[in-house]
Amino acid sequence: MRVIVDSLETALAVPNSSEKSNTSGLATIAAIATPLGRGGVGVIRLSGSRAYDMACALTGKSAFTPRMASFCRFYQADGTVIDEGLVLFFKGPHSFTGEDVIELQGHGGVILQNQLLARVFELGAKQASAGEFSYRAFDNDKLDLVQAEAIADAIDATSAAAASSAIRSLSGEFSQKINQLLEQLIHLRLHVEAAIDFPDEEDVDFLSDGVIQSKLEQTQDKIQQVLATAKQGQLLRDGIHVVLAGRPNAGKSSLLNRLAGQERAIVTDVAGTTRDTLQETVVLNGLTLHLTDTAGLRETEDTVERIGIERARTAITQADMLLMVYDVTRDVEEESTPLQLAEQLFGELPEAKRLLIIANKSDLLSDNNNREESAAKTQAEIKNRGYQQVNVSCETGIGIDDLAEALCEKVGFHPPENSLIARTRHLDALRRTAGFLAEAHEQLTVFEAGELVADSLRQAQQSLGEITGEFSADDLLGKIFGSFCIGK
Ligand SMILES: Nc1nc2c(ncn2[C@@H]2O[C@H](COP(=O)(O)OP(=O)(O)OP(=O)(O)O)[C@@H](O)[C@H]2O)c(=O)[nH]1
Ligand SMILES: [Mg+2]
Repeated sequence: MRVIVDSLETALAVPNSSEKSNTSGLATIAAIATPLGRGGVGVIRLSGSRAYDMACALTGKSAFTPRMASFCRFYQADGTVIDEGLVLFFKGPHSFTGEDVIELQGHGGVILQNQLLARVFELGAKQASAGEFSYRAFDNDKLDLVQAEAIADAIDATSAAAASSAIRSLSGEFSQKINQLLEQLIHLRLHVEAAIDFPDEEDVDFLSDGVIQSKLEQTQDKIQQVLATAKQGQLLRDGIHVVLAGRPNAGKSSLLNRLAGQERAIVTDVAGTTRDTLQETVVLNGLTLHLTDTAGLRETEDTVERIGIERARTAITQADMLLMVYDVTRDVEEESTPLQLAEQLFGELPEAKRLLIIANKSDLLSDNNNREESAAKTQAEIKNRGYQQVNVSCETGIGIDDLAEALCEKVGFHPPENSLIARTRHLDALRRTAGFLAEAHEQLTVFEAGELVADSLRQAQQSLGEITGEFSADDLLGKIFGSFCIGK
């Protein structure tokens, strides 16, 4: 069996569809790596085979020691000084990109940095495009795709939890999980291929003896675990789009302000105060919410308000989560319920997982026992139908913590301590992998069709390999690296 497995190992070695190019023949690239503006230090980064010579020409020095900072002056071609600062030299392959890398640390002024960059271009460097440094690192096997994406995610993180998860992914924790799964899958494929190719060998596991089935089921369990981690990671990274909608004067803008912790939107007692949609990003219990406040929904002759309401309707259709805010003292009349109000406002009752009902102005209830009683009844009815209502007061802040909790619960956000950042792309690939494994399971247990099991497993391996970039179409790489910032 060992001999068979060894010979198959070579046969099953994953071909790399995006054959990595060797970057040694590429142009030397340069870009400003720090945000352009006023700052103590600004860094220009160069990568490529001519980076070292360019640093020598720029500074008049004849040599730099790798990983040692050298204080230098940076000169124009005519000998005038542009700036002074440090030169750091990282000799390839021991550098971020795997090529020779030079970092010029000058002063962080817009003019100085641009002059320095222009001089580097004059010496022959080419402007780096977005993500080109990371792409070269990927191409030279310094990083896999998950790690390269984690760099961009760490830079773009909107919460502390998202940033630390991205750094964990960058260190390779997520890639390791995927690679373990890949190994498990390759092992499984070996057994299946062996069972197909050598059916008469005495010591070969046959398709029907239960060993393959149990290995397959273990792999399926593992995929589900990784998928659960990745789902949390994707929520951490992307957050959710939440739209505040309801009748005029319900307190939508007051809620936005309460959640944002500042007077972001105009609040007045005039119905129809908010006209245009207004966006604000807040982090609540670690979950990033991209909030949109909208114009109150009602029939109106006012042209401006009508356009605002159209925009509100567009936002409503695009929302991951709708917070229907209503005024407990007014919006729901006798004999009607918040769910009926939702139906009226949105044309149909949104799915329970997309709707959270916010009963606002609950501070006005406490002095009226009848109203309190009917509010409790309403609450029970909503729950019976699988929906959820949170009572809040944007005036006093009562219930806002419950709202945060209910939202996290609704989207299933409960990241583990050591969460890992993930993208929709990763979730898609994991789901496809799980789908192919389910297919393989059916072929094995229902049809005992070895060839088809093998084919489904091959496809499962291929989709899983897309995550770290083992399999990746060039257009996908272009899309991923193109979204990075210049200088990364
Ligand atoms: N007592 C009380 N008043 C509130 C509460 N929330 C909002 N209000 C008041 O209700 C009025 C309307 O609030 P807004 O936040 O402007 O309501 P809106 O839903 O954004 O209204 P439009 O922009 O017109 O659609 C203001 O006078 C607020 O001060 C609350 O919880 N309790
Ligand atoms: Mg408003």
